[in-house]
Amino acid sequence: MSIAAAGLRPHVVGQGTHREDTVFMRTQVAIIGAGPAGLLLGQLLTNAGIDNVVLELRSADYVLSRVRAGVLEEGMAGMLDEAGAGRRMRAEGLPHDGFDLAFDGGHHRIDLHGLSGGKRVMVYGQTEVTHDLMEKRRDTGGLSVYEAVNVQPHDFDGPNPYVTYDKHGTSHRIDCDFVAGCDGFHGVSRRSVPDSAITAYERVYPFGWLGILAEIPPVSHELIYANHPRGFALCSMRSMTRSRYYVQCPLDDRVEDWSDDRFWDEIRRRLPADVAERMVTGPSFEKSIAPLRSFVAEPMRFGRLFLAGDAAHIVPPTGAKGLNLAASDVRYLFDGLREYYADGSSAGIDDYSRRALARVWKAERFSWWMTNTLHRFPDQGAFGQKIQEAELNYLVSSRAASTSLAENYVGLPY
Ligand code: RFL
Ligand code: PHB
Repeated sequence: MSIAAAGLRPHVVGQGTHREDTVFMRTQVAIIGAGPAGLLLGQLLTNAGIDNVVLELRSADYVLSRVRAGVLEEGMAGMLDEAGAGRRMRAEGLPHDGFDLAFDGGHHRIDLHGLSGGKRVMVYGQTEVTHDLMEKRRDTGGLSVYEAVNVQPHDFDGPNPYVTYDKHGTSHRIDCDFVAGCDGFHGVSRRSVPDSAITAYERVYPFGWLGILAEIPPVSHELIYANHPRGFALCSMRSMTRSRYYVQCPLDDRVEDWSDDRFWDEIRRRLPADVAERMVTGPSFEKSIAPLRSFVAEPMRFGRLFLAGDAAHIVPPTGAKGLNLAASDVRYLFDGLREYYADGSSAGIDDYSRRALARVWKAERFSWWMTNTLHRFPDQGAFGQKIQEAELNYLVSSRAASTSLAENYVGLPY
């Protein structure tokens, strides 16, 4: 049912009231999850004068301790500016004009800037993005409830949705116009939708990424993505003194199996000799293993519940698209909500799922393709390795193929 058909006007925001053992309050948009999707949406809504509350299962410190993405498309960077949280990113982030593809003992630069008509990406950690958005939210008086347990959206298929949660032993209920499910892949929002209303598409890859952070200068001023018979490797960074490196590893490996020495030996073996020789090593201060998965849930809207970011879709990190897709979802959702509150039109929110999914699937394809081209698969054999190297040779020698790679990597238009 469309919002117009439901004939609903935005709720007036009131003070919390107590009834029996439940604290009641009202807002316009209840946002579940304080990751980048939830915080970015919340800030854009706040800036537009649309009341919202963010409910997060974890503590703020826990959210800030998760090391994840590092590459922002221009669209995402622009949205941070629009949210009023882009100042530090512009001062401290590292604009990148290209990256290297390494294979068969050599490496080849992809000129992102030249091939994409002047675009570039920004290397700036997700932790910093989250920190800047949290700070902005605090400065602008936005309400975030951390350590909110048993968060549950209700009645989103009708005109009067609400969200319940518990905090410090007290039950809370937030009545709202809309619920934004920004609670990641394992969140409650998608799971609250009946199975019959949702279709999931999924591919699980037979390997993971072991990632480390170390206080050492990056081996190159640009990222290096490496295909090697021993497995994929990636040299990334957070600053010119902090490196973020990854190696493909078996899914059943444990972080304890990987001493720093073992990690440095392995990544050096997977890189061209000249790169390996100049790599500076040192003690890691973060080490974790992430599984790789492609996943899309369709649709992304269920009445007055909208899914955004990892709650609706996952990409393997090879194309650096996860965080950027969360941002494009927020772009479409925010524009739809603003239109609804400013003009009373539900056209934008009615079209949200279609618009978001059209972009999501293109990024899913790109991330799947980059993953297939760069990783070692258990059954690929010597023939599969040769085919990958032929594909990579074609990529770096054909302007058309390099242009397609660059266009996708810097981010397709919103
Ligand atoms: P998040 O960041 O998972 O945030 C969801 C939030 O919801 C909370 N939550 C709940 N809150 C209340 N009630 C519940 N029941 C809840 N359940 C969960 C969670 O605690 C959390 O705070 O999702 P969001 O906001 O959609 O953001 C998505 C991005 O975090 C993700 O796509 C990226 O990190 C993916 N990713 C990368 N993306 C890029 O664009 N570029 C990259 O370079 C890149 N590198 C990566 C990555 C992800 C990685 N890992 C660890 C999977 C590298 C890695 C290794
Ligand atoms: C990172 O810096 O964490 C990073 C960079 C590029 C990727 C994935 C992760 O494709």
